[in-house]
Amino acid sequence: MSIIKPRRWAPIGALVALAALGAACGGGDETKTVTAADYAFQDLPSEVDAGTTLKLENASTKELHEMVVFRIPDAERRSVEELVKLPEDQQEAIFGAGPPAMVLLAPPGGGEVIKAVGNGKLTEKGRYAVVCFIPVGADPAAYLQAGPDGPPPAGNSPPHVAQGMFGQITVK
Ligand SMILES: [Cu+2]
Repeated sequence: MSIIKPRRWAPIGALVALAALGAACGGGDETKTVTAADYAFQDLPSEVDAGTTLKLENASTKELHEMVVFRIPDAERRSVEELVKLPEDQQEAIFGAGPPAMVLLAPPGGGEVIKAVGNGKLTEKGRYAVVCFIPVGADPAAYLQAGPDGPPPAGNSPPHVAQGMFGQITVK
C-alpha cells in the first residue's frame, strides 16, 4: 500500500493560483463538511460544483485522520475501490503524477484541522479519489509534529485506506 507523505508535495503556491482562477470563473462556492470516522469518510458528497470547498471534521476520539484528494486522470475509468487496491507502483503512477488537490489533517477529539496542501477548494472538473493514508493506531501528536524526514514509520500497521477509508467525488 502506498505510503505517500503530505510533505513531499510542496507547490502550494500553484494550487492557490488555481483556486483564484476557479473563483474568477464563477461556479459554486458552497462548503460541504466531510466527517472522518474509524475507518470511513461519512457525508462525502458524490457530486459537487466546481468551486465547492470541503471541510473535514474528525468524529474519532483516538485516531488522526486525513483527507487526501487526488484528481483522477480523465482516461482512467476504473473505480476508486479498484485503484486503491492496485500495487504501490501502479498507484503512484496514477496518483503521484502531480500534487494532490488537497490534504487536510484532522486530529482526534475535535482539534484544529491542518491544511497541509490546498485550501479545501475543488476548482477543476473531473473525478477525484478521497483517501486517508494514516496508519492504524498512529500516535496523532508524533505524526503531526514530524519533521522533514516525514512521519514515524508505520511498522506493520495498515493505512486507513486498507480498512475502507476511501471515496470518490465528481466535480462538475
Ligand atoms: Cu483515517
